[in-house]
Amino acid sequence: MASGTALIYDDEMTSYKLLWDNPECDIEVPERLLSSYEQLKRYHLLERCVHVPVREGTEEEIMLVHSSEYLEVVKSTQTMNEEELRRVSGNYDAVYFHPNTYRCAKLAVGATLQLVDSVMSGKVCNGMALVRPPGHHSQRNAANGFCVFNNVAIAAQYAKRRYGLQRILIVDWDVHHGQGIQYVFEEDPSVLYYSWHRYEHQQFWPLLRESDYDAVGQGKGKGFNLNVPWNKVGMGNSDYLAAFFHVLLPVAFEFVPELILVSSGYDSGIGDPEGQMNATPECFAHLTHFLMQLANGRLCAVLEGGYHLKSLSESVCMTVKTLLRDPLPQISGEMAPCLSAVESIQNVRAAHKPYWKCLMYEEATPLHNLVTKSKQMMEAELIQTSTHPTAKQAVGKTNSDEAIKIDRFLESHMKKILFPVPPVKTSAAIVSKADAHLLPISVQVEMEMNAQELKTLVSALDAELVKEERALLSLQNVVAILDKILKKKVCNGIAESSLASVSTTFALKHCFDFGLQRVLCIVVGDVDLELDLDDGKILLMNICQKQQTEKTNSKYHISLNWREDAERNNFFCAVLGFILPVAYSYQPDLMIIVIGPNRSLGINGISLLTCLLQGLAESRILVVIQDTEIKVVQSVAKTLSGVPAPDFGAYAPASQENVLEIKRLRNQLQQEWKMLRCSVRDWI
Ligand code: X5A
Ligand code: ZN
Repeated sequence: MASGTALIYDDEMTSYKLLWDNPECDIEVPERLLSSYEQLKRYHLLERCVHVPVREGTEEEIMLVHSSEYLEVVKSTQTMNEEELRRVSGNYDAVYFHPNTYRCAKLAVGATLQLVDSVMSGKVCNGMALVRPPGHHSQRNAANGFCVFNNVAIAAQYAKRRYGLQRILIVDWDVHHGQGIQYVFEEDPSVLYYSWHRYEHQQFWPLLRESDYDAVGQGKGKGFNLNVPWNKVGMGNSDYLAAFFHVLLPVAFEFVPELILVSSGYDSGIGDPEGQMNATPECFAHLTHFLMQLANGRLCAVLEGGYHLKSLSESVCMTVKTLLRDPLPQISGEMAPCLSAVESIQNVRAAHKPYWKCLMYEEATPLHNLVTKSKQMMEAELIQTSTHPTAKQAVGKTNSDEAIKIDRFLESHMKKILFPVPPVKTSAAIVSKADAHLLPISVQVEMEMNAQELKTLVSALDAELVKEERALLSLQNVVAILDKILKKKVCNGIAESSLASVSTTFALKHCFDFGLQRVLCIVVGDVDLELDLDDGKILLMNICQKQQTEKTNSKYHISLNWREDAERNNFFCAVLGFILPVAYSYQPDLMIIVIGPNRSLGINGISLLTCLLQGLAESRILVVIQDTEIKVVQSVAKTLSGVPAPDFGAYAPASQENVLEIKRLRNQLQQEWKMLRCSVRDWI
């Protein structure tokens, strides 16, 4: 299993620039690469990456996507004077050529292919290529939107040819629609293209009808083109996450990609003059983290846009840091997608209902008439319900004052969210020390806490408990690990306990005594916790087989009942459509996952759930396991120490009954947990 992160960069790609006055193109500057690279150095991320040299893409490789006529045109710009360069540039939309453009464009292609080779050969697990010029707008016969050769589209064709891949996922989180990529793969079911983009009902560049949600692909490729058009500016962390939970991730887990290419543009981040969006740098850490759970972690991020230098470089760093498997910073801002975002999400889901089993039970109504019919009404509602700091209206080009304000904001924001990572990530305490050698070597195996220390701690919090020998014994492991997590000596840990309910209840007390505000507690199997759930300090989610009749779900106590045979089918629907949105809405400081008997979730399910939750609470997770099945401990230990989630096997669709149950829960609780929203119909 490959580990390691590649970084591909060469400063030769800074050797071209705009030579004349052109306000549309003057934001695409060499400093974009330089400042990103410098920031990687400052954060000491660069030295942790595997450096792979760039090369030129060959003509043959470029012609995987482009025509030879177009290649010749680009080639001819090498020897042109300024007047000729201006003339050729004028033949395309939002493009400038420089005598070095051709050379750099070949390096950008080659850098991208070097990255694909590094990942596919197993030299590294993932990586990033910092390239100029960007690629996603360029087309078979045309440069477009600063793009000359379509780096990512070429990479996908190359990976199919060279490695025989059958399913590649392209995630384009740049704020512009990568129409060039869409055109190349429109009829190709082996490449799933996902893009969100500023659209504003076709009023935003590139002003194309085919950027809307109803462009789903053509012919055999129907269903393999996913467009999420943003019809307002000001979209932020919660809107992006909602699009991931409710559109991209369910489809991607069903698609089961073998490789992920990210058209990694950061003009969708805060402060960008083009995008006018609000996502903060750590949002890109979370997006990256989710994608790392697919395709066995094989992910190649390739730079596209990003024009606010500080925002760009911080976001690049958050991406690389996440690829390196550092714990993620908590995502900031209120977790509630805005009405306009939810409307777009609902539209894409409806448009893709015929093609994806995960969307099979969606309401079929296409929404375009809703958009026009009641736009005013929704706008009024939006003003009432919007929790976003910035009004969602176009504000025109960001002036330099505004840009400097964002610089200052980012400076202090990054200081707030970045935290030192403990040298040992995972700690484990297991009942049978003889099993210790079965855990990954990166996991530190603990001795339980010494008896006197434990007694002092327990008696301070629970005078009765300290008298019970058996209870006390079951606590030893749990308290020893929890203590390390709370003191930030380790990031996460696993403890076996003979009485999970007793030790978890005590662990929670210990957490609040320590000063934590919110603990998310997920119980898999039958473990009864006697907890007071009114004050919101604990959010308890039960995944169990038995129907809990007397308990109806409430804000802080949610039961998901599913039978064992329904595990695989239910998993993605419940986890992506419910558990994660609720967890992100809650924003816990710590998570406790309790694994008891009579589980309806298998080892792979438990591991993948643990993987997906690691974006929360700075990855602080305590797993309490009540049985000695070493396989479970082993698998969870692997997950916690950063091994990509195990293969889930072929996709099985959820039954209608299960989907409707999740939907009902979503409707019941979306007022409280706003990340659940994926339809404006249920907007309350
Ligand atoms: C790669 C990229 C944007 C072109 C904008 C033209 N291109 N108005 O972000
Ligand atoms: Zn862009």
